Amino acid sequence: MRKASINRKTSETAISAELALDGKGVSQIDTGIGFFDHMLTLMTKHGLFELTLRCDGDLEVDQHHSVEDTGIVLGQAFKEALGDKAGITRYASVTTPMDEALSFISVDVSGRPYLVYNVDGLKDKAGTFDTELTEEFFRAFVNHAGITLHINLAYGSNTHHIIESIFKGFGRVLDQAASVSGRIEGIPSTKGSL
Ligand SMILES: [Mn+2]
Repeated sequence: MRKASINRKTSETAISAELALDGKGVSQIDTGIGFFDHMLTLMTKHGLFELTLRCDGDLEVDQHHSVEDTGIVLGQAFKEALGDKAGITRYASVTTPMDEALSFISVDVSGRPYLVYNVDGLKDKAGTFDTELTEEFFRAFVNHAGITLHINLAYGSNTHHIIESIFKGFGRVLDQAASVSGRIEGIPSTKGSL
């Protein structure tokens, strides 16, 4: 089983996470931000991961540190769980509808961090969640996982649906890219490393 445990503590957040890539979508998540918990639960479910995550953050300031640092920890966990990346599919693209919203997400488990994030039209809040932190979460994840990630919203009007489409798609695309194909031998790069 490909998995990783990360504990990270700063003056702003204390986070513990256990991530398994080859799971059944089961999660236990508590960040203190209800909508964010909902999104990470969906990501885990549709990525068929297993995730136990707790974040005790400085929510009396705002949600920024909690969301960004959770992205850092999950990115670190994903990278560590993948190991040397031997046999993985590496590339994946998914289209995910959520009622009237539709997102396109593509990933390359490249070893190089790069985020493209084209999502417009979000209201400021979903529940208590500051929706501008969605981009911060993905940037933190990308930088610490070492992946190239393109998130493009095609259309959508409801903020909850738009972000839900993105988190479901993110789980799906990571699952596909991390999947091991019996036809791929070794590291899937002509350079021999990722
Ligand atoms: Mn929902």
